[in-house]
Amino acid sequence: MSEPSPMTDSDTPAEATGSDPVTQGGASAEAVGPQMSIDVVSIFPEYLAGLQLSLIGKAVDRGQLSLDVHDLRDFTFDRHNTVDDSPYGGGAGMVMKAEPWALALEHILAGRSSAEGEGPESAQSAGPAAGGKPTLIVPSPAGQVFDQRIAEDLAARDHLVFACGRYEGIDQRVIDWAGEHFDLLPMSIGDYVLNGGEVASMVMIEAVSRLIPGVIGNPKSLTEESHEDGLLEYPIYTKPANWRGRDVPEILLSGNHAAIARWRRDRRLERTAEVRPDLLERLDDLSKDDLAALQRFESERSTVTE
Ligand code: 6GU
Repeated sequence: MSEPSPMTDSDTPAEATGSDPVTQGGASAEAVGPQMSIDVVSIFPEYLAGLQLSLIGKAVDRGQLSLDVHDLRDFTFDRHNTVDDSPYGGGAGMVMKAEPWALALEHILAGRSSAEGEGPESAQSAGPAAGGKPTLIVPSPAGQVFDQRIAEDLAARDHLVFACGRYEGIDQRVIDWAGEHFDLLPMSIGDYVLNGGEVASMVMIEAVSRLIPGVIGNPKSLTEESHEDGLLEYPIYTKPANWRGRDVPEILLSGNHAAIARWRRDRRLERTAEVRPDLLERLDDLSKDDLAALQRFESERSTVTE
């Protein structure tokens, strides 16, 4: 019924070369199949085309990630491919009908059991959801707020399904029904309103897929960035050492790695204290040096504002 979109990775995984940095760290796509399957259901499948670009598209090409985008209208049978209707009880806007969603989600569930033994279920790296229910993420401003911790949780799962609602939302009964077949997660990406779940799904898919081993080229670059350990990033510089009269901080040219590491740590603490003090409050593993640096910034700031 729903034919695989152009994004479907029906190709066999590309032969990995020995020098490919992506295959280091035990992520051999050929041996275990995709490490994660992602399905997206939307009335605007073209919206998701951007995911084919860059690192995510390459991971799909390599067979590390399977990504299928389904058109909800393929699961309607009337002349106009109707997916919405007016709300019971009145009110503004339209509501997405239950049946197309149920058929689309059943289609995804059916594909899952037929792929058993060759899909992610057989992968040794399968996450906590392996063999259990797939995860259904329903983007909604009424959901729990997505963050790096949730991204890490989702990255360990083997099958994510994103249900992109439009209009005022989806008939609650099919959400309740889906809760019996999926691990159901209503997710918001922040306190503002979007027109539909497509962009929110892309945000979450990008945040999650880059955490899957082998999807991003350099695993080290994952560990030193904002939010990964609760601190914002330090400022970074490249050549020339003097640009339009502005010098690179001298310590970065010193070759003193310990001093550079301390300087960077201090900049992260300083930035976080300034921009996101709420993040600092959540940290319980700050060292003596960290606390001393924070005290210093605090007193510097109070002297500046006096
Ligand atoms: Cl996940 N969906 C929609 N439609 N609006 C949002 C959102 C999601 N997160 C914030 N606003």
